Amino acid sequence: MTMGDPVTVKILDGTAFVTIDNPPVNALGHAVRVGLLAALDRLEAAPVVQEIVLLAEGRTFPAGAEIKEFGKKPEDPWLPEIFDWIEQCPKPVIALLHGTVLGGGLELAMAAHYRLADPETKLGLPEVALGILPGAGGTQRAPRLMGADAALDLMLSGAPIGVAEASRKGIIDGVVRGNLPSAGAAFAKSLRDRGAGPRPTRDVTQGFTDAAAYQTAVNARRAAMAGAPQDNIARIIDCVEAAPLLPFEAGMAFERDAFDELVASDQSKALRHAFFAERRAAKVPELATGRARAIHRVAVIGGGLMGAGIAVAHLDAGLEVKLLERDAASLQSALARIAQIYDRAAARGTLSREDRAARLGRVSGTLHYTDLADADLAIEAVVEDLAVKAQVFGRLDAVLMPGAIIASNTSYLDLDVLAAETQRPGDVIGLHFFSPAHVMTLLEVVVGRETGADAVATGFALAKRLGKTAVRAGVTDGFIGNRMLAAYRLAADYTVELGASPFEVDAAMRGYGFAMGPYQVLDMAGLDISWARRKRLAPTRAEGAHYVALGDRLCAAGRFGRKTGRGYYQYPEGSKTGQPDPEVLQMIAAEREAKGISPRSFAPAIIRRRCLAAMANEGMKLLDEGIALRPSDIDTVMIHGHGFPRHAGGPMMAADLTGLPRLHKDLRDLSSEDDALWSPHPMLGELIKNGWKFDRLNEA
Ligand code: 3H9
Repeated sequence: MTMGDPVTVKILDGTAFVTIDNPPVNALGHAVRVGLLAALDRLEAAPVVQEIVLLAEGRTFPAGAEIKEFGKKPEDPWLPEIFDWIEQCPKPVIALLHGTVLGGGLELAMAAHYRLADPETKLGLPEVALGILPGAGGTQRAPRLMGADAALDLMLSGAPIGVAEASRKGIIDGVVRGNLPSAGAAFAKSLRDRGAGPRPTRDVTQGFTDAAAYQTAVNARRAAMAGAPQDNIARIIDCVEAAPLLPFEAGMAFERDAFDELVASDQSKALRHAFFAERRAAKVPELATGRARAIHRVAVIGGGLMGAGIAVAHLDAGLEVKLLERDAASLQSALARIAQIYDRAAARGTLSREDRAARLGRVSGTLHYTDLADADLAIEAVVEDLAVKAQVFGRLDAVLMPGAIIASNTSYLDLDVLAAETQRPGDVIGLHFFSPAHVMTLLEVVVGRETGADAVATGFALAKRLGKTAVRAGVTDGFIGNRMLAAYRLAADYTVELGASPFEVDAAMRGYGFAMGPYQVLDMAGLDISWARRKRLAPTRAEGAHYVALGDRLCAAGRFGRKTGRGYYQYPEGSKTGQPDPEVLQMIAAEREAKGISPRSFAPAIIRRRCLAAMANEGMKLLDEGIALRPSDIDTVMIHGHGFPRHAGGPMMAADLTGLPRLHKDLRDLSSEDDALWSPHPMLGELIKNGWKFDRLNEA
């Protein structure tokens, strides 16, 4: 075989080594499948070969099927067929595992007769996150090896496990240190010496020994997952339930039908889109020339809720943090806030005492800018006030070394104005964390007019280190996430003004898959925050523009949300779940009366269409203005920053799935209510004319 073949074979002392080489993650794409089948065919017939060892080149044993092939016409040979062949091979087949053995990769391993793993191997069945199920025998083989409880754990959580747990669960036969192929050769030899033959997993029944316990585990999961928004969850449970009841072949057919149905579903399309969207977001033009600078020491300016969360995010990633506050009392409470976050994690049992101490050991506080001189990166998280931030920028610029990066965590303010306060506008960037910053997975990397490629590259590298998903955004009031949120809230407000209650709007959006509706989120964040923004933007509002004053009325009445016990909802005695408040309904009725609106009712589906149409329209504006590079970046921001249901793919993907002509019609119908929000962006007509979807712009 020539170099570059995705599957190569070497025979040594009667043992054949079949190596998969398909970077980056050895996904089991078509060429690999063809290569595998050809190799197995040949080796099965070759008299010199006594055992077959499967292994992979590079960083991992296959991390799954080739996801890009889903939704396309399936090309033979298909995985279940190959895995059948492996399992029924008359010669022992040994899988040598390393890296991330996921999905189809683990199913391949389970079809082999024996499994050995490197100590660092992670094994998992993450298909649940793609809206599908393990469709190459996983739902039938895993329960045979480990029983229903452990198999369902793997398949429903999607979380990988380490080798210790995998050994306990009976998925692997041994952990091997050192050179993996040598260990494989030695194992093959030991099988030969013992006269041990193939051990087809289909014939294994160790997971089925206690039929009653098996069914109890299935029933318990079914009850626990009832009402789950993803359709594949019930199908996974059904397949596992079927495993001991059906003959293996029939179980495989049952799994196949479920897989085919799920892979064609909108949910799976949306979840696959989300997977690729996250990875595509990291591909930005600046990375072609920019070099990420090394970051060891981080300065955080301002230790409020945001600053403390940002500090924790960096401490968690092993970085050193120096926190600057303006006076001793503020500094003390900032450090206490950080300690409290760790205390809570320790109390929950998610952080060990040693880790807590190590993280707190890396943070120090100061009142003096000169103490920040050795920082590689400074992130300001002071009050959202341009003058205050500008002053901080000037002072940071004066003390930081050349090459150190100055970042703002502003949610709305103009980064270019801040950059102009420094002598290093090329090293100024926006790092917009979402609250709570140590929990939320999104980081908007805001690129100003003069931001240099190195600074952008550093922002993306930092995000990776912090375990966050980074999305590039241009400078505008609210960047991507908060501009989208503003459109969403406006659509919600208009709907309330016309007759829906905030509680109905929230319920409709929860029904779509959001964990909280827009008014619950407002109550949680504090209504005063958006009130301040509206006041700031008031001078720029066009005269006669449609304006819903309800939020202002609530604030004027001292209803700032959860923290004041009253907002859109009431929160009796500090309760976290609000109850609808009749007083709010009265205020809304008064607003409607003042505007001469007679209320009408809105079905949940109509509420959702209004909100989704507004978001997609705003998304097009962001694309047109060059604030977002591509539709999928907007989806990623909404999923990671604002709780948009992942299984709906984000607002742009959701529009693709319902169809752009339908979006166009919705917008046209709504535009009479408020042109600025709803009038269809011209881009939409262009896309429709060409028969394209937003996804077309993702490829560009
Ligand atoms: C399955 O197996 C179905 C079967 O049950 C049934 C079949 C019948 N396919 O994440 P990274 C790409 S479903 C295609 O940045 P990391 C990824 O897009 C599958 N491409 O690296 C990226 O490309 P690019 C079940 C894949 O080190 C590059 O590899 N398996 C696949 O942070 C590097 O990825 C999964 O769901 C794939 N399967 O993380 C596992 N996997 O460079 C999904 C990766 O062009 N993958 N790529 O942007 C992962 O969780 C992570 O990629 C992994 C590495 C942990 C492996």
